[in-house]
Amino acid sequence: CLTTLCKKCQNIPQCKYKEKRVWVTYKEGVYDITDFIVEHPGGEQILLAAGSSVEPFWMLYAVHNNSHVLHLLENLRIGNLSKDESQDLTSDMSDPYNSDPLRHTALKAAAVKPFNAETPPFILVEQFITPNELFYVRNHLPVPHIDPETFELEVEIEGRNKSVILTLDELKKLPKHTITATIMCAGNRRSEMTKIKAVKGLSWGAAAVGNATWTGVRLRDVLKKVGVDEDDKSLKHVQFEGMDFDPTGKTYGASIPLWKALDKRGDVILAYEMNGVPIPPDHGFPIRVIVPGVVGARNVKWLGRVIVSEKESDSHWQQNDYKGFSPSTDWDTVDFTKSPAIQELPVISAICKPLDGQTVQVEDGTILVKGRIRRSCGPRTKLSTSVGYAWSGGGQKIIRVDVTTDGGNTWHVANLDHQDSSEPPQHWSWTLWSVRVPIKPGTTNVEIWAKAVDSCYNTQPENFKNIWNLRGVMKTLLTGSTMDSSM
Ligand code: HEM
Ligand code: MTE
Ligand code: MO
Repeated sequence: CLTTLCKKCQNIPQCKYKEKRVWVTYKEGVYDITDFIVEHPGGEQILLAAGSSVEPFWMLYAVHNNSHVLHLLENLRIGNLSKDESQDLTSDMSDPYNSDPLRHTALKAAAVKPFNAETPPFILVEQFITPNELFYVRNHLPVPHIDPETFELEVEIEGRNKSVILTLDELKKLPKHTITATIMCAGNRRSEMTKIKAVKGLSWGAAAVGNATWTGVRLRDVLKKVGVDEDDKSLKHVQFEGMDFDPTGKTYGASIPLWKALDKRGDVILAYEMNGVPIPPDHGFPIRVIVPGVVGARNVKWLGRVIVSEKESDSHWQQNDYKGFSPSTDWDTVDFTKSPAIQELPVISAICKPLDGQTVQVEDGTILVKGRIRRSCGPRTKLSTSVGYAWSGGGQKIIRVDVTTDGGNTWHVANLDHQDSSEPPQHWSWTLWSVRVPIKPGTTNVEIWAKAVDSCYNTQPENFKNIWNLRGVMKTLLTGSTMDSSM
């Protein structure tokens, strides 16, 4: 029936969908999605498929490749296409991900189209610098192919008639600047938060993070070239546009406050090298902005345009994603205009060895250090080592990591094994740590918690319950890792 109104529309007089029903197809099925539009987690984008097949869009957003989505869809079925019709609708769809780069098989994929994958955790804490091939990848769209010979970066001040265009060679002629910085996705450790209560998003483990050296030019120098006046208080944000785009031509985008870009100590760079080689295709070739201390989402890859503006980026990822909310806010009550976009991330730590549920051999007189068993001539206490990383946003440094195996009654101060010497608020890299924790003889099950403290003396909350948020961002609690030790 084309006249029934959905429950939500009856309460919203201005709802624009109440006039007519909207249908889509999937394989041979026809589905009335009218009532579902307002509930769709991906928002009004669903209307792109109105009157046609959802399949080309689902190739882009592989989040739909699960039984939950198909089950949902089944409830909306109103009929079927004849065989000929269904062929017409699906025949000439080419997969936009066909030309994505080849990836290292060790990367653990949370989704394939778009490609999202993390480093195996035990490898992550092996090295202070994460190798390019194993660095986590978080793409929202297909990887764009950019010819470095014809590449041009557009930089402009909105509404001021001021702009410059820079080729890759021109950019490389500006003073070179190298920083070592950790990039972390706001969704890092989402799978642990999900255990408390379901959240929406990719199920990341604890390895959607990595540390690399980045070489490029200071954004500050480029902004000066275009004539940005540091004292012009009306300019507040720098917007970035990637060259990856969705089926409507919309590009990935984000913005940061202008002060961060202009501050010499902000170290924001337009990077063309990652760990000493040209930035790999998955990480933004040929140019990517590195905004150290700030959430991964603002570190725009495949950078094509930089716009200095009075306003933040109006992209989906700046406005309707990557924001935090109260644990009691749900998808019915959430109002994305009420929370600021995440920039600097709070302090975090994670235990990567042993992993949750992993069985560890603790032998008399032997110590497990960084995955290797070493003979010890020391006291005959049973010891084991857990190894992890800790990091804080805003250029803060990790000053301490405390570890407990008895629910917080006694704490062991971890050894900060790898940490660079830069001072806060310019300490952009993570800290790798380890600790030897005594295990009482006869213990078979141990829960290990770690909490990091940063140079502002901020520390991590004790459980997920109190920081739970519907999008599953910023999981900064004490890291719990259960270890079975067989003796
Ligand atoms: C997410 C259902 C069509 C774009 C989702 C999710 C569901 C869903 C259940 C959440 C999945 C999860 O987080 O596990 C549907 C159904 C559709 C449909 C039943 C058709 C009847 C579309 C179309 C587009 C689209 C046509 C794009 C043109 C998205 C995006 C997300 C999403 C971008 C991710 C949002 C996020 O980042 O959380 N959809 N969808 N969807 N959908 Fe759809
Ligand atoms: N830039 C573009 N153009 N497109 C994207 O999808 N993803 C962002 C950010 N920059 C993204 C992007 C997100 S959410 C993160 S966490 C980081 O890139 C991931 O960087 P990496 O893939 O190099 O690890
Ligand atoms: Mo991210």
